[in-house]
Amino acid sequence: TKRTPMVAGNWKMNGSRSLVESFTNVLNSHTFDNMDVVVCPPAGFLSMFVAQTYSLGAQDCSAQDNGAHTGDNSVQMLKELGAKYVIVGHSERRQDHDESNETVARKAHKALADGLVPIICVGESLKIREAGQVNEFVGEQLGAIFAILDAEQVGQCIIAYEPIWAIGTGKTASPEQAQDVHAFIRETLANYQSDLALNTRLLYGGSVKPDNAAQLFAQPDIDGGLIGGASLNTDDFIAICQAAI
Ligand code: G2H
Repeated sequence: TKRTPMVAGNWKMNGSRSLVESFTNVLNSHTFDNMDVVVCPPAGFLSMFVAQTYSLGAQDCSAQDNGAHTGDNSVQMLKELGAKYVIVGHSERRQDHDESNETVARKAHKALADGLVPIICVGESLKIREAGQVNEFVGEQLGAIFAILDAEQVGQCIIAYEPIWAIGTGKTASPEQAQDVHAFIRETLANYQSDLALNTRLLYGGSVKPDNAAQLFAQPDIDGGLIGGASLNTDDFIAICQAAI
């Protein structure tokens, strides 16, 4: 089985109407064959895009239905704005908004229930890595997902491994370091259900740039990337997409 490569751009809290317009123009003039390209802007920008050759994703969703949850966006709303995907459990949300493993799992569950594909982020801090506890830590993050999602539901998710120490720091995990954890994630999926290992797409995230993308994406268990800083520049983003094919 060959998994379809994916490159997803996470704009984080960046962008403007004019950046949306330039992305719309430049990306729609490219065709991305045999891969999925996703742009995840702040939710308020979603409906300003005209996405023809790529898809849109949100950066977070509520685990609740519509209702009295000031400031949150429901999965239904994000869908109406044009999203097909939603990032859940990004380390910045885990840090800034105290999102627990269980909250992240509930968001993924809600996304699937209401029709968005979750891109679930996992990954360790430098302290955890230096203590030699990467697999235990990532294993726990995955375990919380498995506690709420059955194997069929997990099979519809995309998992992004983002070592926190490599996020926005310019310190990329080496292709070997990234591959090791991706292989561990695939093995953990296999233990949950054997088919999951073969079919689930695993993305690497953390300072992916045009000049390191190809080496990372060439690793056997890395199916693409989740791109932050370099997703804000059309040339860089397209170069990274091309490295995934
Ligand atoms: C990791 C990544 C995208 P950056 O957070 O999610 O950001 O590429 O800027 O490290």
